Amino acid sequence: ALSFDQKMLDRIAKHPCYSEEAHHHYARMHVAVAPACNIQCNYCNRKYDCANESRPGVVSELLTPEEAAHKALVIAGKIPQMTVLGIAGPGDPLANPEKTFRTFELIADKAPDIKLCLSTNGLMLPDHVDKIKALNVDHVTITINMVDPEIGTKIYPWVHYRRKRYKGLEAAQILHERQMEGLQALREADILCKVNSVMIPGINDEHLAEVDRVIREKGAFLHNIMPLISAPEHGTHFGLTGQRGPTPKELKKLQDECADSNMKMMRHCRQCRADAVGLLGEDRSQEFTKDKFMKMP
Ligand code: CLF
Ligand code: SF4
Repeated sequence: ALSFDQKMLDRIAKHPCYSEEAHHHYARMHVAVAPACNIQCNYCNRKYDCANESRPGVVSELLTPEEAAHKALVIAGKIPQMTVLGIAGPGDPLANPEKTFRTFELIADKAPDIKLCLSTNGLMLPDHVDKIKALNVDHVTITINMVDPEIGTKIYPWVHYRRKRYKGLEAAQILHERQMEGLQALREADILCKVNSVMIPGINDEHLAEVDRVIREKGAFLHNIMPLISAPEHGTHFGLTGQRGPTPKELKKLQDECADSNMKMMRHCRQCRADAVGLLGEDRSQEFTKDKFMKMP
């Protein structure tokens, strides 16, 4: 019988984000089907892709689920190393559940070998874990930037939850509770969970070791600490207030501090766009713009 670890390795062996080794050989594609978002992050400008799993300042081409499924099948036929289909924006996939799940259904139906992957801010995750499991989505990323709502107030000005807008501490508390509940539900459903954290100097940099400890204890498989990218021209709150991102040295120091545990630390993230195509670090999205892929058989 395979050991637990071997089984786990098999589950991630062809996922370029979950396995550092795999990212040299296997590719992922994103389809941008999810425009709406239900929270505001201070490092995000809604004109651009969701900055929880994207390089800020990039605009992706929005697709319908049918267009996205066509695109995915075309690309899977052309790029043999294509193993993963991810939905990561341009807003929050679970703020657009019909579009997100319809896209997964269409692709799973025609290309069952493609692994499905989802990235979310976590606010609506507890409501959808059963559906995620039923669709055989084995990889879910939650962006968790704090486990202390006081710190959350400096990152999230508001959340929109069950038809109501919350601000300040209450907003951060709701988001925190929902993220923890979602993480727990993923563990119970045996779905692999990666946590993304955006490192924001002076705001959550000293707190992320605690985030790492808590998410590890709650069963996250992988932690990806990403640097805040903040430029005034991106028009985000942090960009306009002069909030800087960490230096590469500061980022590495924090990753090293968190890495002395069993949980793996992701260090090869490339902060992809919501319509990225190819190996990590390679951007072939322009080969598969809508005007091009719609004409491909
Ligand atoms: Fe995409 Fe994200 Fe899935 Fe990967 S990206 S939804 S887990 S298939 Fe990967 Fe890109 Fe980093 Fe994301 S390198 S931004 S971690
Ligand atoms: Fe922007 Fe993503 Fe945050 Fe929504 S969850 S505000 S799209 S970074």
